[in-house]
Amino acid sequence: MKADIGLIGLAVMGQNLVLNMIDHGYTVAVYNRTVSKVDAFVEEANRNDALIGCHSIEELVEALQKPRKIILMVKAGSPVDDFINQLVPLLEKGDIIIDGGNSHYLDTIRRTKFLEEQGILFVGTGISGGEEGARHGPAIMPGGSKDAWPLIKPIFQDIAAKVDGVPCCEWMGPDGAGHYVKMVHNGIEYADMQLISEAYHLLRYYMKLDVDQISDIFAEWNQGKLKSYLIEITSDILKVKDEDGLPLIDKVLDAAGQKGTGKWTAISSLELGVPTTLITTAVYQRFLSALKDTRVEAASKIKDVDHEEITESSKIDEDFINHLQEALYASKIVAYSQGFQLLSQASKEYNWDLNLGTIALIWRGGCIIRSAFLNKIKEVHDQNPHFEHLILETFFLKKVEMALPSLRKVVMKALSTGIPVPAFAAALTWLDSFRSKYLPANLIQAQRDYFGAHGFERIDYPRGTSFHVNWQEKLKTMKK
Ligand code: NBP
Repeated sequence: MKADIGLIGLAVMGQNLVLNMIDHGYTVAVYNRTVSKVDAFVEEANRNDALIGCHSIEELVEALQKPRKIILMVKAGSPVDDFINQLVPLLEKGDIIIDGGNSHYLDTIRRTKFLEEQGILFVGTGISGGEEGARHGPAIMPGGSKDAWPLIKPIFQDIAAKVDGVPCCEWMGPDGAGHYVKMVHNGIEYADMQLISEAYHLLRYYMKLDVDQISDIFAEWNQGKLKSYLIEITSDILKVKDEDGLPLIDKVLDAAGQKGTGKWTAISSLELGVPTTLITTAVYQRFLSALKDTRVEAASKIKDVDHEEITESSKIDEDFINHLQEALYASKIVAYSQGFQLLSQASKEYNWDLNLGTIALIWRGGCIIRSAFLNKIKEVHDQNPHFEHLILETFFLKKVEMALPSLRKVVMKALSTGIPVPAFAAALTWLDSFRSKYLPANLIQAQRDYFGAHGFERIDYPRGTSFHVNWQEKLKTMKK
């Protein structure tokens, strides 16, 4: 028996993807650096009819049908290059290596070029949805050597999540496109999570609701326009009690971790000049949260307005809760607008020809940011595939117009009570900047010209004409 596909890397993602492929009728050969994990997995899976455990790379390559398809599900970085270098001498032209980890898109661009030069096809694919997604249907974002797509498409679309019968897996584009799309997915995920956590913070510290009440509010929001996986799990999380019967959330240290994809999104946005302020703020806020000891010290030293200690179960102010829901919705639109603008700019920069509608479509299921909201993005894209900015399309424009006063109210309340809402504030200030006909950038241009002779454009001349003034001389002559 030869296997349909091979997989290297039997940690949580790899194991679950293998089981998912077996469930869909595929035979899989597996290998892992620590070989004992192969035997342990094969024994536990108990699927000898469809699972071939291999104790060396050579054995794995030998076990596969041609053209060979091998998924790497290992830690991103040098382990991926190490396995590629071990595989290359054993593979033939037309074989396919697929990197399913969270690799950096620039590494994927480099690896695609290197492998295509050897006649080997390379696919860098984002796989979202964590353990559960890998097991029962992730969102899959493949990109790289296009010739590989027809050969892997049936397996990938079979194992992917489905929404309305549509698989959450489509070809994204050349070289690093798939990993880039997954990276931006994660950047938006950071923003979504930060916004939800700020809403929780306001309900807890400004409204002084107890955790069960807040869980109910999230459950209710999950019935409406905010319906999403992240809102759903937030409600679940808040229901969980520790051994002593108190909310487990209160025992969790408030220092957020990260694995780097949010940071990469922020870096890319800076390089491409796309103001993804909300996403970037969410990344910074994780860094700030991690400074727990310093924050505790600062809390005792920098005194100003302060929300009082929690007093549980005060009455529910429905009005504020509605404003908060609207604020979350408006901010979510800003986060997705920024993310899609980044995708659009990267697509131009790297010649990927990304289809933003398809991206919205495949993010509807399987992945962490799956939500009802993505259907709307797809619809908007169908109506105008060349939209310049999501937020300027009629549907979202109307929604933002309606929700903006609520967002302003929520941010003002938070600022006046000292509750930090950096993501809500970033959404509001981005919106206020974006809809400003005039910004004080004229003064920045004048300052740059004053100290560096950088030149400036004038509003009373056509764009592109540069002027320079010796500001000090002009001042002197004016005084005469
Ligand atoms: P990990 O990211 O923890 O990687 C574990 C695997 O990498 C094991 O097979 C391990 O082999 C192998 N490995 C390591 Br660590 N260092 C190695 C090296 N120097 N040389 C060769 N192999 C090495 O596993 P994961 O959480 O299953 O994630 C796999 C990939 O999928 C990662 O890129 C991750 O970012 C991505 N991803 C993860 C999730 C998630 O929810 N966990 C979601 C989406 C994407 P060993 O057994 O011998 O140590």
